[in-house]
Amino acid sequence: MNNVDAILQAGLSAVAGVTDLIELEQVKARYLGKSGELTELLKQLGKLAPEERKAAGAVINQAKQAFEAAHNDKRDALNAAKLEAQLASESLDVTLPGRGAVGGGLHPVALTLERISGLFRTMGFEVADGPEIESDFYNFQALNIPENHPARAMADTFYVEGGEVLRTHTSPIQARFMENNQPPIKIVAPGRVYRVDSDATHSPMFHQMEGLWVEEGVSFADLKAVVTDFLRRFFERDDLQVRFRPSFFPFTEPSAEIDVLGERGWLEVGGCGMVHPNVLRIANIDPEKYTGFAFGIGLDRFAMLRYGVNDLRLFFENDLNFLKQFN
Ligand code: 2NM
Repeated sequence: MNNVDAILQAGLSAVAGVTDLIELEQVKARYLGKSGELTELLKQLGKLAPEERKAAGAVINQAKQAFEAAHNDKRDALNAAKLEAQLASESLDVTLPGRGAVGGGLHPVALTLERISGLFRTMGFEVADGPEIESDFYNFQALNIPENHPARAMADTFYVEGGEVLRTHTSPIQARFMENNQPPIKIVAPGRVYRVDSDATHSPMFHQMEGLWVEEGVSFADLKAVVTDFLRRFFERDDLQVRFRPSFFPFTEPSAEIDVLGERGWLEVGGCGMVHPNVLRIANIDPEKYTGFAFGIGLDRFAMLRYGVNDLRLFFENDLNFLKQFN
């Protein structure tokens, strides 16, 4: 019994010296485990004379309680320290500045569409739209495109079940608009169009913008003025040379291709013409009273020219490193 105090002092200093909970439990086992040092003392009580047992038992139990109290305090302190450390490591400084939002942006073709729509709005044109899945009537018949015209071939047109088509141009928007409105009509019709075609310069889906002005007295001179003015403003060159080269479309007569003079010579940028009398008649507009002009341009082509993009496919891959450049 003489060494109870020595064992307790050793135990207390062992408890004081531990730095984590695992170590603390090992120390506890050393003193209070099955064959711990204090436990062994209790086992030996039986060897004492009966009259000595009570006092010795009390001394050992006191030591045991003192050890347990020290152990519990240490355990609480280690738990508290562990919680503190966790709180410190997980704490958020809500006063730090935010990460900042990554700005999205419009697609270059959308930017081009907006820019061109804006230019035409300043010239008094309204923006019209219509369905991308069209009937044969609005995509072809109403535009004076005959039954046997090559544009109707399966090889060029996406046919949808039920005889409808993916519109091959935005002209059906204008055919619908003419049917529902009497002149003066002054609209641009931008949108997606579809053709069976795919290589470096053709995508099966691309973007067109067509313009239409129907009113009494509208002439080819008006067509040349509007288109030339638009092109000079789009390319930001007051002296841009524009050329109208005779051509053929079923829906216009006369018809012309539109060329601009660039650094590498004449470049075709669209087509145009005076709306064919048949097209006006089908839409219930009197071709004896009204005349109109129409034109069509490729928005993807205009976006390529404006931004110096040399491969059409870049517009449709949606590579963020490409698109970010237009923010
Ligand atoms: C072009 C070229 C020439 C055109 C014609 C019409 C409509 F509906 F009025 F008949 N819209 N667009 C037209 C005329 C389109 O694109 C190259």
